[in-house]
Amino acid sequence: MSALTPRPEHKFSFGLWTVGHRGGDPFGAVTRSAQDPAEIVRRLGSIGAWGVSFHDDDLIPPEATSSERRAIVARFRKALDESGVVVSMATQNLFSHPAFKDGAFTSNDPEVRRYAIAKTMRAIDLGAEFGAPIHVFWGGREGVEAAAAKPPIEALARYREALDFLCGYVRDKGYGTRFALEPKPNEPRGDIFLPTIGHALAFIETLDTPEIVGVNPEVAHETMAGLSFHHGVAQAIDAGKLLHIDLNAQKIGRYDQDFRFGAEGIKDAFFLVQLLERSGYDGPRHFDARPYRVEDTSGIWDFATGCMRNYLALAEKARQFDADDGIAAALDEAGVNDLAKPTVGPYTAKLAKSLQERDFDPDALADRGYANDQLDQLVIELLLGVR
Ligand code: DIG
Ligand code: MN
Ligand code: MN
Repeated sequence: MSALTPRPEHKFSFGLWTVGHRGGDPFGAVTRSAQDPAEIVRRLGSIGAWGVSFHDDDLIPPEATSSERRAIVARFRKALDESGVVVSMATQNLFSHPAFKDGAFTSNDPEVRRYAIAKTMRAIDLGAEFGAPIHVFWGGREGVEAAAAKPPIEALARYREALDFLCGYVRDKGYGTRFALEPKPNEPRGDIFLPTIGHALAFIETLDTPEIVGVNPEVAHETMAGLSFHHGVAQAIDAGKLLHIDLNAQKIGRYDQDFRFGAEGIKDAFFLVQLLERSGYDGPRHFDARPYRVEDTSGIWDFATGCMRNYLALAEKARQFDADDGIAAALDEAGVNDLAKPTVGPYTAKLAKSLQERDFDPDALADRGYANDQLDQLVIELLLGVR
């Protein structure tokens, strides 16, 4: 079995809406037939995936009767049991129905806000029914185009009120579910609230129970904002708030492309995988991506396998990076090992006094080089497979 063969212990997971994406976009109709959720689960299990995730509406059509709901749940559970695939995350669709056109938790209409909370409680129940430990909140419609129509402080207050209420619901039901907020800067709204990992991390600290809330960063979304994705993920890890991650690929300056993981930005993807593997992150390696619109239903599985193979290939490169003596020497020359050492340690008046009395020579400090081109060239050669 090759190092690139996906296995359940790799914890790869896909949303039903990813491999089930029918290829429709704002400018064109669907290009693929609908996929049966139970069949998706079986197929994911057959290619070595560990988990599956869903929006409420992906699994249970909003118009389903309670008996239809029971039948769908039973069929889905049978497929999970037979394939060994687990439900790694659940979420809700608060962005497709026109009722949410002005937002869900932040709609100006309080009745829409109440409906959004009620719909989300049902989605949390559905996730809990399948043992999903994480519930994601992507506020795709929580934003605005006409600034005057959505005073931001009041909008954030309504967002906080909804999340605090839903945290109360999870506690009251004893589910143990944790929430992961998913930032995105724009699209479909002109500006979306909680646009980046940093905004989300700060907002979490204003909630009543921040301890059960973290983030679900997505590669494409931070890239759309022009930010370093792995730096944002590092800050989430540093804060103990990386509960989930949406892996895909994105060219900067484009709409949300949600390409196959590794399809773009291979160097950035390498540093992300290196960070995740080194950090001991033990959550799902979840793909929120979609096959190219030109793919037919067989191409869907090239897409899914490619996501996992690219992750495994980059994890292997990270192992080679750590074992490469030339890179180790270059890291030392760049001072990377010195960055890991404390600068002064905890404050004492004695230490402050001695620092102030030190006679630093900034010109001498400016003399040294940090050999970064040499180091980066070694990374490029590693990734190009010429080392
Ligand atoms: C889009 O990036 C969002 C929705 O697909 C979903 O709510 C969430 C799940 O990871 N990501
Ligand atoms: Mn996206
Ligand atoms: Mn996502």
